[in-house]
Amino acid sequence: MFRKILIANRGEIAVRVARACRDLGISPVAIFSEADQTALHVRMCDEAYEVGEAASVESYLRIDRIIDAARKSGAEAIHPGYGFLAENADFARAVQDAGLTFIGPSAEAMELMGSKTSARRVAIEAGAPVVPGTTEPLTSHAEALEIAKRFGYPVMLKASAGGGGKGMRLVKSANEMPSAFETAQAEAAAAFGNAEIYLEKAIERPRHIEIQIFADARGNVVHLGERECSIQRRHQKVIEECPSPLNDADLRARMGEGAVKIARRVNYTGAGTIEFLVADATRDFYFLEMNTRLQVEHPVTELVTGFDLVREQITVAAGAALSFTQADVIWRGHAIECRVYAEDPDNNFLPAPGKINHLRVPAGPGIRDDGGVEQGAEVSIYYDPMISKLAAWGRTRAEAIDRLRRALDEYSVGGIKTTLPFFREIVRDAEFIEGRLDTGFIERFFARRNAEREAHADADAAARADEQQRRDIAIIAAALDYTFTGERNLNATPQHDASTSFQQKREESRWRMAGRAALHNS
Ligand code: MV4
Repeated sequence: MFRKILIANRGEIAVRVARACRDLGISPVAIFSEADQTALHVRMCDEAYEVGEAASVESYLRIDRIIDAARKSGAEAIHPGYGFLAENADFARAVQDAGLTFIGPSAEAMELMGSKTSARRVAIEAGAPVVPGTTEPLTSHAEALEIAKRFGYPVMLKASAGGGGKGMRLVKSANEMPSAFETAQAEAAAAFGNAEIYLEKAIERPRHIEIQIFADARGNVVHLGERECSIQRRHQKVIEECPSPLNDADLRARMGEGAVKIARRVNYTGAGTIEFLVADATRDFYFLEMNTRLQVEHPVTELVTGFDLVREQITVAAGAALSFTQADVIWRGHAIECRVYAEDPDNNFLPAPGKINHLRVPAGPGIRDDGGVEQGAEVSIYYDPMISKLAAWGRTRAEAIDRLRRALDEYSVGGIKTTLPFFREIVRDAEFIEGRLDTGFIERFFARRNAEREAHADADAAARADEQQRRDIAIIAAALDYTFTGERNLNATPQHDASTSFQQKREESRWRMAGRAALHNS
């Protein structure tokens, strides 16, 4: 087993990996940028090495400096976390060339699954269902038109080097093709330095359901079931759950089998995720892409299966066999995770950096919070502004939602805007509670919410008009009262008991009302 592991990341995932290291008696080593000198992940580790300026290209993406830090520390392995260099085959190779262990798959497996067209070829060869489409790059819009005619519209143009929705174009009919082809190519070139695009039949309003797989270097490959990730905003996951409300044991077994076949085909090792698009009505599923890393949403799988995926990544990378077989994987209960961000949900989810001057993290039955910040910390503009991943487990989905709702209400962050209020609404949303999740969920949620807010605004305006009318009537009544009875009251003999002074106050207040009435009429 390793004695020291360098964690080539920051924030909550660096903290998560450091915890797994501690469990295994391994000493965690941090890297940090100039902006992260006092960050939580640094203080959770035994040693820390500065790797450059705040901008990640100058620090967390500097392969040379990271390997240098690993050498200096005497770490035997590097855990990349997710994001940054986690799916960079050049990094995996450089780590290996430095005589260190990369905690993840081989550079070759990463490359095969990194290109979308190459990954589609792998999946087809493995015998897994793939979205109908091409595996060779398109050469002209004329060729795209011909192929689209075969599959039928709508189709999608995608960048071979892409992923996560960048450089993607929906084409609804032939007349849209020429301009869509040009734009998709230009976008692909600009975003990835590679203009190669290919075509897929569009699956309408699909679910995004992914399978967690795990493989050791001895030929054992298992799947840990699915995660439902359909709730996304601008291709960013917002809420993830395990299991999917759509899946039953049969669909899980079939998707799992497909995922395992794909992983075997590339001699995959470690943790990986196979993404599928699922047609809600038919439950047909299609391979979409593979993520060759530990994913943000791995806690929901851990809560339901009971395995520690990071611990398993480390032991497998050290050459051990998987600690469990497929038969040992038992799914118990339901888990849901919210990605809590320093973003303003009332202002188009604009990043809301700043100092966290108060932080109370929820706890209690079934609650797990994977955080990367603490009270007093600064959420900087340089990195992903995630504060934590809040996950709830329950015996049933309903119980998980009850606990998540309670935890979201308990969660308190002061000093910066967060997405907590947005999640508090979602966990009370009827469609969410019913599990009607597909990739159109967020759009429908906002449409419903805005309609509701408008209805509320109308009701408020009506109530205000009503209140104004009642005031006007009161003023008129007071003015009339003063006009007809005021003189008599003023001429009344003063008496010095309590009731008289009350009477005098009333007179004064009538004077004031008369004055207000005059003002009101002017
Ligand atoms: C699709 C699709 C429909 N048909 N491909 C979006 C991000 C990238 N991972 C793939 N994406 C999609 N690919 C075909 N052939 C619909 C989407 C899609 C989507 C997928 C998953 C989660 C949210 C989404 C939101 C819009 C579009």
